Amino acid sequence: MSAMAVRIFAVQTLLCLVSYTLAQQSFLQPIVILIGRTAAGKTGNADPTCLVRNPPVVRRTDYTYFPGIGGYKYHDQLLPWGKALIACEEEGGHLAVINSVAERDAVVKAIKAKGSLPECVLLGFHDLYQDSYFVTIHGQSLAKAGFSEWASGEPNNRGGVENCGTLHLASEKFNDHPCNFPRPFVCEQPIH
Ligand SMILES: [Ca+2]
Ligand SMILES: [Ca+2]
Repeated sequence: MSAMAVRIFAVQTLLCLVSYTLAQQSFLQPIVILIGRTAAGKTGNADPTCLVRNPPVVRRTDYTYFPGIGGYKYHDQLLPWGKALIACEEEGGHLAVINSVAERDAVVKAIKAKGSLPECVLLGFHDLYQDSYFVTIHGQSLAKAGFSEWASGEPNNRGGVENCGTLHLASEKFNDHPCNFPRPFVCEQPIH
Protein backbone atom coordinates (compact mmCIF):
# COMPACT_ATOMS: atom_id res chain seq x y z
CA MET A 1 0.00 0.00 0.00
CA SER A 2 1.47 3.39 -0.99
CA ALA A 3 1.83 6.30 1.46
CA MET A 4 -1.04 8.08 -0.31
CA ALA A 5 -3.27 4.98 -0.04
CA VAL A 6 -2.46 4.73 3.66
CA ARG A 7 -3.45 8.39 4.17
CA ILE A 8 -6.72 7.90 2.25
CA PHE A 9 -7.50 4.80 4.29
CA ALA A 10 -6.75 6.68 7.55
CA VAL A 11 -9.07 9.55 6.56
CA GLN A 12 -11.83 7.10 5.55
CA THR A 13 -11.52 5.29 8.85
CA LEU A 14 -11.63 8.58 10.78
CA LEU A 15 -14.71 9.72 8.87
CA CYS A 16 -16.35 6.36 9.47
CA LEU A 17 -15.73 6.68 13.20
CA VAL A 18 -17.07 10.26 13.23
CA SER A 19 -20.22 9.19 11.37
CA TYR A 20 -20.67 6.24 13.71
CA THR A 21 -20.44 8.54 16.74
CA LEU A 22 -22.89 11.05 15.23
CA ALA A 23 -25.29 8.25 14.26
CA GLN A 24 -26.16 7.81 17.92
CA GLN A 25 -28.35 10.90 17.40
CA SER A 26 -31.06 10.08 14.87
CA PHE A 27 -31.57 13.73 13.88
CA LEU A 28 -27.99 13.77 12.60
CA GLN A 29 -28.66 11.01 10.04
CA PRO A 30 -28.42 13.32 6.94
CA ILE A 31 -24.99 14.53 8.12
CA VAL A 32 -23.96 10.96 8.86
CA ILE A 33 -24.84 9.83 5.33
CA LEU A 34 -22.99 12.82 3.84
CA ILE A 35 -19.85 12.05 5.85
CA GLY A 36 -20.18 8.38 4.97
CA ARG A 37 -20.24 9.25 1.25
CA THR A 38 -17.17 11.44 1.73
CA ALA A 39 -15.50 8.54 3.53
CA ALA A 40 -16.04 6.37 0.44
CA GLY A 41 -13.91 8.89 -1.50
CA LYS A 42 -12.55 8.21 -4.96
CA THR A 43 -11.66 4.63 -4.12
CA GLY A 44 -15.37 3.92 -3.73
CA ASN A 45 -14.63 0.90 -1.59
CA ALA A 46 -16.24 2.15 1.60
CA ASP A 47 -19.96 1.63 2.05
CA PRO A 48 -21.69 5.06 2.13
CA THR A 49 -22.84 4.33 5.64
CA CYS A 50 -19.65 2.37 6.50
CA LEU A 51 -19.40 1.81 10.21
CA VAL A 52 -22.98 2.92 10.79
CA ARG A 53 -24.02 -0.35 9.21
CA ASN A 54 -21.22 -2.30 10.84
CA PRO A 55 -20.61 -0.53 14.15
CA PRO A 56 -17.72 -1.66 16.34
CA VAL A 57 -18.92 -4.46 18.60
CA VAL A 58 -19.06 -3.43 22.25
CA ARG A 59 -18.20 -6.27 24.61
CA ARG A 60 -20.79 -6.99 27.27
CA THR A 61 -19.97 -7.96 30.83
CA ASP A 62 -22.69 -10.66 30.81
CA TYR A 63 -21.11 -12.54 27.87
CA THR A 64 -18.19 -14.98 28.13
CA TYR A 65 -15.62 -14.38 25.38
CA PHE A 66 -13.42 -17.04 23.81
CA PRO A 67 -10.53 -15.57 21.76
CA GLY A 68 -10.90 -16.26 18.04
CA ILE A 69 -14.31 -17.91 18.49
CA GLY A 70 -16.90 -15.51 19.91
CA GLY A 71 -18.83 -14.33 22.95
CA TYR A 72 -21.71 -16.33 24.48
CA LYS A 73 -24.45 -15.84 27.02
CA TYR A 74 -26.48 -18.69 28.44
CA HIS A 75 -30.05 -17.67 29.28
CA ASP A 76 -31.63 -20.09 31.77
CA GLN A 77 -34.98 -18.37 31.19
CA LEU A 78 -37.23 -20.67 29.12
CA LEU A 79 -38.52 -19.18 25.86
CA PRO A 80 -39.98 -20.59 22.63
CA TRP A 81 -37.52 -20.41 19.73
CA GLY A 82 -39.00 -17.30 18.07
CA LYS A 83 -38.89 -15.32 21.31
CA ALA A 84 -35.34 -16.50 22.07
CA LEU A 85 -34.34 -15.31 18.60
CA ILE A 86 -35.68 -11.82 19.37
CA ALA A 87 -34.20 -11.75 22.90
CA CYS A 88 -30.70 -12.31 21.46
CA GLU A 89 -31.17 -9.64 18.78
CA GLU A 90 -32.38 -7.15 21.37
CA GLU A 91 -29.20 -7.49 23.40
CA GLY A 92 -26.99 -6.98 20.32
CA GLY A 93 -26.26 -10.63 19.52
CA HIS A 94 -27.97 -13.49 17.73
CA LEU A 95 -29.16 -16.96 18.66
CA ALA A 96 -25.92 -18.95 18.74
CA VAL A 97 -24.76 -20.55 15.48
CA ILE A 98 -22.20 -23.33 15.86
CA ASN A 99 -19.48 -22.98 13.22
CA SER A 100 -16.91 -25.47 14.55
CA VAL A 101 -16.24 -28.12 17.18
CA ALA A 102 -14.24 -25.47 19.07
CA GLU A 103 -17.29 -23.19 19.09
CA ARG A 104 -19.53 -26.04 20.31
CA ASP A 105 -17.04 -26.59 23.14
CA ALA A 106 -17.06 -22.85 23.97
CA VAL A 107 -20.87 -22.81 24.12
CA VAL A 108 -20.89 -25.86 26.43
CA LYS A 109 -18.29 -24.18 28.67
CA ALA A 110 -20.36 -20.97 28.85
CA ILE A 111 -23.40 -23.04 29.91
CA LYS A 112 -21.47 -25.11 32.47
CA ALA A 113 -20.07 -21.91 34.02
CA LYS A 114 -23.62 -21.04 35.09
CA GLY A 115 -24.03 -24.22 37.15
CA SER A 116 -26.51 -27.02 36.50
CA LEU A 117 -26.68 -28.35 32.95
CA PRO A 118 -30.04 -28.16 31.11
CA GLU A 119 -31.19 -31.05 28.92
CA CYS A 120 -30.79 -28.84 25.86
CA VAL A 121 -30.49 -25.23 24.69
CA LEU A 122 -32.05 -23.56 21.65
CA LEU A 123 -29.62 -22.64 18.86
CA GLY A 124 -29.81 -20.54 15.69
CA PHE A 125 -30.86 -23.18 13.14
CA HIS A 126 -34.17 -24.58 11.86
CA ASP A 127 -35.92 -26.34 8.96
CA LEU A 128 -38.88 -23.96 8.85
CA TYR A 129 -38.38 -23.18 5.14
CA GLN A 130 -38.32 -26.80 3.99
CA ASP A 131 -38.82 -29.90 6.13
CA SER A 132 -35.55 -31.72 6.85
CA TYR A 133 -33.43 -29.01 5.19
CA PHE A 134 -31.79 -27.40 8.18
CA VAL A 135 -30.28 -23.96 7.80
CA THR A 136 -28.74 -21.48 10.21
CA ILE A 137 -30.49 -18.19 10.95
CA HIS A 138 -27.97 -16.74 8.46
CA GLY A 139 -29.30 -19.03 5.72
CA GLN A 140 -26.37 -21.46 5.51
CA SER A 141 -26.64 -25.23 5.46
CA LEU A 142 -25.24 -26.78 8.64
CA ALA A 143 -22.40 -28.39 6.66
CA LYS A 144 -21.43 -25.02 5.20
CA ALA A 145 -21.72 -23.36 8.61
CA GLY A 146 -19.10 -25.83 9.88
CA PHE A 147 -20.82 -28.11 12.39
CA SER A 148 -23.49 -30.71 11.62
CA GLU A 149 -23.16 -33.49 14.21
CA TRP A 150 -26.55 -34.87 15.22
CA ALA A 151 -27.32 -36.79 18.41
CA SER A 152 -28.09 -40.48 17.88
CA GLY A 153 -31.40 -40.94 15.99
CA GLU A 154 -31.74 -37.22 15.24
CA PRO A 155 -33.16 -35.33 13.46
CA ASN A 156 -36.34 -37.40 13.95
CA ASN A 157 -39.03 -34.68 13.56
CA ARG A 158 -41.04 -36.34 16.33
CA GLY A 159 -44.75 -35.69 15.96
CA GLY A 160 -44.00 -33.85 12.72
CA VAL A 161 -43.45 -30.61 14.62
CA GLU A 162 -39.72 -30.51 15.36
CA ASN A 163 -38.49 -27.64 13.21
CA CYS A 164 -36.13 -25.76 15.51
CA GLY A 165 -32.56 -26.51 16.53
CA THR A 166 -31.15 -27.36 19.92
CA LEU A 167 -27.87 -28.55 21.35
CA HIS A 168 -28.50 -31.73 23.36
CA LEU A 169 -26.11 -31.37 26.33
CA ALA A 170 -25.59 -35.06 27.19
CA SER A 171 -24.23 -35.80 23.68
CA GLU A 172 -23.14 -32.20 22.89
CA LYS A 173 -24.76 -32.71 19.47
CA PHE A 174 -27.77 -31.33 17.60
CA ASN A 175 -31.44 -32.26 17.96
CA ASP A 176 -34.56 -30.97 16.22
CA HIS A 177 -37.16 -29.71 18.68
CA PRO A 178 -40.66 -28.16 18.63
CA CYS A 179 -40.27 -24.41 18.05
CA ASN A 180 -43.08 -23.48 20.44
CA PHE A 181 -41.79 -25.58 23.36
CA PRO A 182 -39.91 -23.17 25.71
CA ARG A 183 -36.28 -23.99 26.42
CA PRO A 184 -33.20 -22.18 27.72
CA PHE A 185 -31.03 -20.69 24.96
CA VAL A 186 -27.61 -19.31 24.11
CA CYS A 187 -26.92 -15.96 22.43
CA GLU A 188 -23.73 -15.24 20.49
CA GLN A 189 -21.84 -12.03 19.89
CA PRO A 190 -19.55 -12.57 16.89
CA ILE A 191 -16.38 -10.94 18.17
CA HIS A 192 -12.82 -12.11 17.65
CA1 LIG B 1 -20.87 -18.77 15.57
CA1 LIG C 1 -35.75 -34.54 17.59
